[in-house]
Amino acid sequence: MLKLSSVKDQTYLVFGFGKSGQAASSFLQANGARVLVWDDKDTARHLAAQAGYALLPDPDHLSKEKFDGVVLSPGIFLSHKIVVQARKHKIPVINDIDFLFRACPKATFVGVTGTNGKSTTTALITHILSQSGRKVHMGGNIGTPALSLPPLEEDGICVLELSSYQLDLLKTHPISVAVLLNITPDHIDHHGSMESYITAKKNLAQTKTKQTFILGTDEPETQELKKELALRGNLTLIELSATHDVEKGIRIKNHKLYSTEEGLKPIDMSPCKTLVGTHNAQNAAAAFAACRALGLKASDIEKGLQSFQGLAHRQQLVATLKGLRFINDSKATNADAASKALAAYNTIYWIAGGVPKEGGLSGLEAYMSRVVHAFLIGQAEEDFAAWCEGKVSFSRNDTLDKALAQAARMAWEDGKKDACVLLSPACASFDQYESYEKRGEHFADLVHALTRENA
Ligand code: UMA
Repeated sequence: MLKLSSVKDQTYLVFGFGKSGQAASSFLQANGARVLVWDDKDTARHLAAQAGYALLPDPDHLSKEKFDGVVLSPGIFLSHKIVVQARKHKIPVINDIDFLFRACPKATFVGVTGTNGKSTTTALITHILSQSGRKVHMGGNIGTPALSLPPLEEDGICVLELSSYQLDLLKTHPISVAVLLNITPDHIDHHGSMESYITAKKNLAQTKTKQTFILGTDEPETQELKKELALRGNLTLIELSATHDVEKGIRIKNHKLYSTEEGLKPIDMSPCKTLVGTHNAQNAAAAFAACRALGLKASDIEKGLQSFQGLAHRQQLVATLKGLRFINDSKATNADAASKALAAYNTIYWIAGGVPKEGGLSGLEAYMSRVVHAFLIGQAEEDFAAWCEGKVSFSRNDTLDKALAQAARMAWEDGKKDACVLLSPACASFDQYESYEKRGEHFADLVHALTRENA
């Protein structure tokens, strides 16, 4: 458990009793603070009471209690009445990441954000560092709440995936290596506007100490940001681009990484089997730059890029069977996310469907020339069938097991080179599964069963 003596005898409201709120409550309690909990859901409040926490008696009148801070879960809007009251009464609204920084004053922090690719990049940096013998921990938005991490000493590195929700509350912080991969519109409902979303992302540069800031500059928003960051004296700016040459940084071209650093050879991404596609080359470039900033040798980083196993449910290669690749991209719960996988492969037997998002498959038209056949499942079947009409050959398969069996059979019969069966649903999973993870695990189980049948 992380230690922080300064919270002893203080009183905190932990607002939100999900993953991060539960970790924050036990951290604060273990460090001698008085903890009150609030969650808008009855079930979560019940869970908190069962765990022995006092509940906030009156969420409409926060001022009745004397709080040293409100610890906010990332998913809660800043316009929530409790947050508004806290600010009105000058109670600091903070998050778990801030406590982590205070509890590990000697550790080195790497912060990774961006609209897309942040989980892969976070995991990749962690993998390369650990392969090179560094003491490293990974947490934040990727899944392990900041306050569930073990204590870190001066030789420890902590790689944090930071969502815009988490960055929104960050003040001056000690992140010495920052990565901002890209910015495209996302989570606008939470932040209120694109401008506020960008402002949250910009908090990554709010450091008084020296910082290496690694910035993808392929969008107008990040190009603007580059101009702003270039004026900051304490920042070393490293640029990544797949579209234009860079003065200082890494150019991604023909699936190779060209660093402007003197004496470095280009890195060929072809042996990096789990980092397929231009977006993954950008993630690799970011990881390369971050690990160089932390003093790793280029050859060690290259080895780490090649041995990375990929993240579960994100274009994860489950198996190759009789020359056919089976790829689990269950995390792609909307069309934009699915477009990344569809852009990365050429001969695709595509499994799509579930609970459709607004807009359905629109935006994916350009990728249909890569799809041999679409196998539709779940609630979206009818809508997606109408969309596929005239664009791509398709069939309605109802469930994943039927779709996978049909896809494998067709692909093997066709015998096309370099083919893959890709689960990239462009839909939420809730009509047939508890979560996208369960859907991905089911896909992997079915592939393993197929492997056994064909052994
Ligand atoms: N709640 C309220 N009132 C509200 C909103 C929520 O009381 O108005 C309560 C809910 O009832 C629930 C709790 O808050 O009990 C949930 O809090 P939360 O949504 O912040 O989620 P956590 O379980 O604490 O998980 C959070 C991150 N979730 C979000 O940012 C939405 C997890 O990222 C993260 O892994 C975890 O902390 C550990 O750090 C997930 C995510 O979806 C993966 N992130 C978004 C994304 O990647 O797009 C940003």
